[in-house]
Amino acid sequence: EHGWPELHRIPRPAHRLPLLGDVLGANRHTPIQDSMRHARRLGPIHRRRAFGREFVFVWGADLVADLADEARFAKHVGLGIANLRPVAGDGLFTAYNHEPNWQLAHDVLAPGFSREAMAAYHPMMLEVAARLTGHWDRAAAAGHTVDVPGDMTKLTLETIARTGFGHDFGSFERARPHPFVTAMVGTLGYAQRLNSVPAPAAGLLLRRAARRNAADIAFLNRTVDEIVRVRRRDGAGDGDLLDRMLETEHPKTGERLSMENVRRQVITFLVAGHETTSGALSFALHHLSRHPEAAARARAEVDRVWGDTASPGYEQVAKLRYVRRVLDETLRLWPTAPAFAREAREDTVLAGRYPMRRGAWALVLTPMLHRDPTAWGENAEQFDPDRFEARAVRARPPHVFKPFGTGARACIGRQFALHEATLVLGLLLRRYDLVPDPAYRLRVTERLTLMPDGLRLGLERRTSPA
Ligand code: MNH
Repeated sequence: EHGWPELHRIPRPAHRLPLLGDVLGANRHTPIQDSMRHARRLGPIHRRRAFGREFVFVWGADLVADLADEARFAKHVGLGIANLRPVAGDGLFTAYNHEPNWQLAHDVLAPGFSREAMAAYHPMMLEVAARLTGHWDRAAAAGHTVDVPGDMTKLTLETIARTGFGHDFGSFERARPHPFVTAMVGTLGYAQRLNSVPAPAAGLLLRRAARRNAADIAFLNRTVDEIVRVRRRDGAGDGDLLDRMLETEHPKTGERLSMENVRRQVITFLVAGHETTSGALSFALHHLSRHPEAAARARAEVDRVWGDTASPGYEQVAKLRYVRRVLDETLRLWPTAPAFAREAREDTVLAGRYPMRRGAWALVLTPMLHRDPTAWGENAEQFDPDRFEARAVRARPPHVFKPFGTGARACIGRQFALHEATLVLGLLLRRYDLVPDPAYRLRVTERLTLMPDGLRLGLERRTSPA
């Protein structure tokens, strides 16, 4: 049933617990970091057993490069992602490859991420960033530290809500996270938890959590239904994502998304469109606060490229090459969507060594791929943005850097996320000196995505521009 005829060739832990096998997360709160520990011991391809099933994990650069072959492999919707189906249904992220709504929604929504579309979002991104700096200016003046992941989540949620859906959650006017965020974090945590409970027992063990989850999903649905209702009443989204979802016909077939599918897409984009970018910005600020030389280089670049213009233009963001390298290096060490799964389209042999039957699949552990010494060298644990200098990138084999997944089902929001994050890092570096708490040790929390836990920074307002 696992579809790996020569399973015995794939290393596994020496000792197995009689009942639970090698349980996917010994600690259900940190399954990815647990998997990284196993991966270091067991090597670039290995397996673990849980609830009577075998799971194959892959992170070796040559193996992942083979899995990236779109002719033989495709996205597999399993584990955590399949657990999100009750929330996101056949929305873009959770759709099965064969579901017709994937291609339809992909074709209808892809132009929403074109250059022209991005240029139109840019001024709105600036407005949201100004709300963040307003909030941080007050903290800096009062000598308070700031809650970095909390504030980055406010920023990225407001950005996707505003640019995609013309909606304002008022996050910066609230002391606590918006209930949409609380419900989202609940459903992501629940989906992750389902992986560490055998399916037949889940109903019993998680009865209370399941009720809570149903309430969270109902809240998410109500929130997006209201956003859609307002748009249908008032119109005028200027061709944003929601307009596309509601009005755009498929260029060839003339088909449109159904109302139920629109609901799934709105939830998908509100969640996928902010949670991972928030983590990326938070990790980046952590690294910058701990690497003053990198922060100084990044800041010098911002000062040079942007001068003292109050509002950097769309074109001026991509010119921040070093800031972008800081982001790439951040996503290398802690890719905030830390795994993706690939399945065989037909019977095949992985990397010439491991036969797979059609439908067999493996989980790619991105943080380990990004630390494979054969691709990244022996100092792969160290933060060094110069790894992303053009010359160094050309010297590496392809498919060793996959923070946005791979192939047809790779991230549709990649340019959106990179533009937003580069813009915001530029604005923050220019405005503040980041003061780390010397006692802070990076802890990574997991809810399918990764986020630095409890990260607070002090801020000193720089005297220069705007
Ligand atoms: Mn995003 C798919 C990572 C930002 C919307 N995203 C993926 C995948 C990864 C990923 C990895 C592929 C998962 C898989 O193979 O199962 N995404 C990220 C990261 C960031 C990010 C690390 C930020 C940093 N993503 C965004 C933003 C949006 C978005 C911003 C929307 C505005 N992502 C998506 C959607 C998909 C996706 C939608 C599913 C695409 C598809 O399957 O067609």
